[in-house]
Amino acid sequence: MQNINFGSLGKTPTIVRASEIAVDLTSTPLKYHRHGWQSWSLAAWTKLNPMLLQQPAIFHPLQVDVEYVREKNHNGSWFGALEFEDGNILLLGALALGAHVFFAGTQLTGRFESGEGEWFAAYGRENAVFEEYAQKLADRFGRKKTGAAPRVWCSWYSLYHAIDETALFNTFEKLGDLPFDVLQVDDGWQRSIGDWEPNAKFPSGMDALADRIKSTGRMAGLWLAPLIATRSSRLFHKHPDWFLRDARGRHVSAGFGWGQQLYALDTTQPEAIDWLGTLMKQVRAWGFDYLKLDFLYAGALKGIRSADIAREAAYRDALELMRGAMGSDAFFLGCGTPIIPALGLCDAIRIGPDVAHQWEKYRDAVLLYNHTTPGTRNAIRTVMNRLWLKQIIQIDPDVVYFGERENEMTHAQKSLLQDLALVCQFKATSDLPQWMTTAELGQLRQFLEADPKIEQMGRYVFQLDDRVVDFSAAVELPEAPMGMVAAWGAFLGWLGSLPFVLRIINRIDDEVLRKRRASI
Ligand code: 9PG
Repeated sequence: MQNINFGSLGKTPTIVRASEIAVDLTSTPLKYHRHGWQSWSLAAWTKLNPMLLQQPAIFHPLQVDVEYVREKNHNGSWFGALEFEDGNILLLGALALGAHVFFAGTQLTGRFESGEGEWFAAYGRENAVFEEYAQKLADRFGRKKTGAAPRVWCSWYSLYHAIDETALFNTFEKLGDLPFDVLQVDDGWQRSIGDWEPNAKFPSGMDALADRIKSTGRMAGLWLAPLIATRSSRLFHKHPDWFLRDARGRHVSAGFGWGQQLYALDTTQPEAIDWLGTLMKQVRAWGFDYLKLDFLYAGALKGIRSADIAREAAYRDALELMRGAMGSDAFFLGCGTPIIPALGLCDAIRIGPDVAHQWEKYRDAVLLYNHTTPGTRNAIRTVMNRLWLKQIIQIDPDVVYFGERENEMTHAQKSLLQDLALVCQFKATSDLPQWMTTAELGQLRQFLEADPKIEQMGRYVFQLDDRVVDFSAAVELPEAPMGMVAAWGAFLGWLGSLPFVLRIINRIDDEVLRKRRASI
């Protein structure tokens, strides 16, 4: 274990090569910055009392880094930071993949999962320190275009998986001349998770879908989750040997979704590599130039791979392979992606959990202590703590809402989310024009055309032209549950990890969706 002298640290970073590193603290910090592994994982400044384990455990592979989820000390992926009484922060962060940082009372330590690499340590004003870290990361991993991203209409947050070509064609037409650059088809077009061909709801085929979008003068976008498959897919059935296994030979869980267990593609398996490259080329050949590749974390799970490569290195290789196959002219949005390995390869990355037409669910926030699940407050919180990435890559905070219909949020909550998108300079919505009033459509247009001057006033306070927007209240973490609430939460967490319960919940959700859909 190598040591860095805390007293010697300043704003100019200290760079040290080591497999393990420690900074011994000489004063007690006030807060710890916990950085979650992938897009949906929590990133937040937390108090120093212990953090509870989020529930249900069945979702851990798709919400956190399972390798560290049971760790008692505060910890985070690639870097950790501490805030001190003088208002300065100490940041210890890796400049290479496969690293984790731990905070244990008097020490901030870092460890590579295999081999060694460079560590960055600096002490100073928060923004200056994060800026230095971002620059160093970009020097190692590459830098992408920053600033305003393409403006996207995405099908997910209104129609969810209840899309079909008639509903989409109708929506594309009703979007008229609203200034969107991309119309993106989300989950619901595919035969199954693993079988990336159009299902019966898309009888005209994928070329026709892309053509229809392009005929409106916009770029065609498509969602797919190329690194996972469900057991019921043809892909998994035909090639069980392409999927990641643990040391005992069992398939590794990539979480639970679509009412089923998810499995992770071994992206080092030669035939799987060919398949992945062909898939990317196929999607481009259909005419889609904006690819939202989702559930990507599956490529970085721990397991026995065909080639003996460290998990995050294997993941970055997979991203490189997909990028190479899709071509440098495609727009690659990484979602559910481990953050640092995506730098330099994705054009944009989702940096927070999904939004939802609800602000927050008591069940998730308080009982299950889960800040990763879809919900607008969860999205705002984590995005606010990852804005430092904006100087090296485009950052996607997820969509915003304008419509009153089928939306439980207050006007203030929706505006806060819209302002978050303005701060990120990434604008997207799923609102259906057929559900919107003329006034709402006007607001949407104004939002898409806006380009306010952004100035940061405080950690979570921004000035947008002459308006001051304070996100602080949304970022607060709820108190850890105690007593009966904690007991009820633990029971719910257990219940929520039973596949048959999740299947029932799925069925109820489908019914709700069917009703929403019927009203278009
Ligand atoms: C399609 C969706 C949308 C969305 C993605 C992703 O942690 N979770 O339980 C969880 C569930 C769904 C999810 C993300 C996380 O959504 O982020 O934009 O494309 O898939 O199925």
